[in-house]
Amino acid sequence: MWNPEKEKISPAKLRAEQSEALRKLVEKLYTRVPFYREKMNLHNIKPEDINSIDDISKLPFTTKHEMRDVYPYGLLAADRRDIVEIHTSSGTTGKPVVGAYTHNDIDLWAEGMARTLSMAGIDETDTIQNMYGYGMFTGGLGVHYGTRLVGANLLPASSGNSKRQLQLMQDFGSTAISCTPSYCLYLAEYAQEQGIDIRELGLKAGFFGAEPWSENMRLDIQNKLGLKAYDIYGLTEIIGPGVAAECAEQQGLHIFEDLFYPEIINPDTGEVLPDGEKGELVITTLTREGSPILRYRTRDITFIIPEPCRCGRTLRRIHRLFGRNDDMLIIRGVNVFPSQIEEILLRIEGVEPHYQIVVERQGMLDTMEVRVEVNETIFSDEIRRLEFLEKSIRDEIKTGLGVNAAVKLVEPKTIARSEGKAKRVIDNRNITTGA
Ligand code: DLL
Repeated sequence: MWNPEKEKISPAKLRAEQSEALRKLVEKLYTRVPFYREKMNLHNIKPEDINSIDDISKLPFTTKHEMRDVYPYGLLAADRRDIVEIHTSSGTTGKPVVGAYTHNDIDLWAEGMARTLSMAGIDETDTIQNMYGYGMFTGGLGVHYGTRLVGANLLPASSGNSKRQLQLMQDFGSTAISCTPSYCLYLAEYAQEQGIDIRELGLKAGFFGAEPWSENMRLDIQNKLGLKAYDIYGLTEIIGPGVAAECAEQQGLHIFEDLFYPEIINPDTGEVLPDGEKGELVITTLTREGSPILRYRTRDITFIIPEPCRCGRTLRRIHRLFGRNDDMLIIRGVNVFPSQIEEILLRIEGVEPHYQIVVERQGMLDTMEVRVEVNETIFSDEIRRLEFLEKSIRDEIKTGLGVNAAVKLVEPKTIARSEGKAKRVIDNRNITTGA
């Protein structure tokens, strides 16, 4: 355990620390950040109203929308001279969101990532090949700082160039990798094409996140790469990766709640939900200096697991992310996350873990087509067998999720591969979600 004092903290001590941190945070935001002062004034809240962590629900939420409105420096709570690094989200759906880091924030980030890596038993004897993109994206540098703190050998490979990735793995004897789960599967496929048995390379752990993935995808990855696949979670607005991560039990992600205070809310009403109930994850950065954020609505859907974990850590766990509110499809009134479709697809023999969901609007109704690759043997099979397989997938989706989907089996390697986050949904409906 990287930091047993914090990872096994008693609930009473945790609450005391969180309360103290929240008081200081609110005070600071009120005095230093006009955006928060105005918001609090609008809600009739003064710093003196916040005495313990339980008072957090009195405070207003912060949304992605608002963050964009004050781009680029509107949420800065530290002096510009104290900022040492800036990251932004990709901004594919609008202005990017900004995270500004002081030296202490970088240390905080490294701490979150060191805990993450240590959960998988990584230490100085390991070699981590970091295949998350370096740059404005937080994946590359987040893993980078954590690896340095832990003291493992670091290969800052960044994303892409699969041939070189495999070469590095072979030459330096990487024992762990980090990348998106979708890229990891592509790499496994590429290794196979090159006649390299990736299972033989001695990898023992992989740190996968930045996009939703299912339990069946985990099993597939573990099987194809011969490593243990850990789910890691984080987001630019909060710090990057290093917000929550799985331990060796692989039963949910411990959220580092001494640093990032989690709440689950009903996304429609904003009501705070008890542990065990599914809703939108809201996070407050308790100790950040550069761009702290109050009750940030992540749009990520999960629940807090009420039971303690067998590993002995007391930090609570969140369930593997179901997906983002914005990615949730509503097909004829039924809510469906792409990860639920994935879970079903990967149960079916002969189906490859490469798929896309195309959503169209016909009149007032949404329709969904699932395009999925099948392996060579199946693809060259008789039409009748392919039709049978299509029908079984359709039936499984109908039984499992209660929606009708058209299913189209496609040739191996025809769905675009990604070096970063995979694009699972092609939405042709032209609806703006306001995200
Ligand atoms: O993706 C940070 C990160 C890098 C996390 C590397 C893990 C590993 P953003 O680009 O700001 O930051 O995207 C954040 O990605 O709100 C989730 O919707 C999604 N996401 C991140 N991790 C997971 C995960 C990075 N383990 C957004 N499972 C988040 C599901 C995830 N979704």
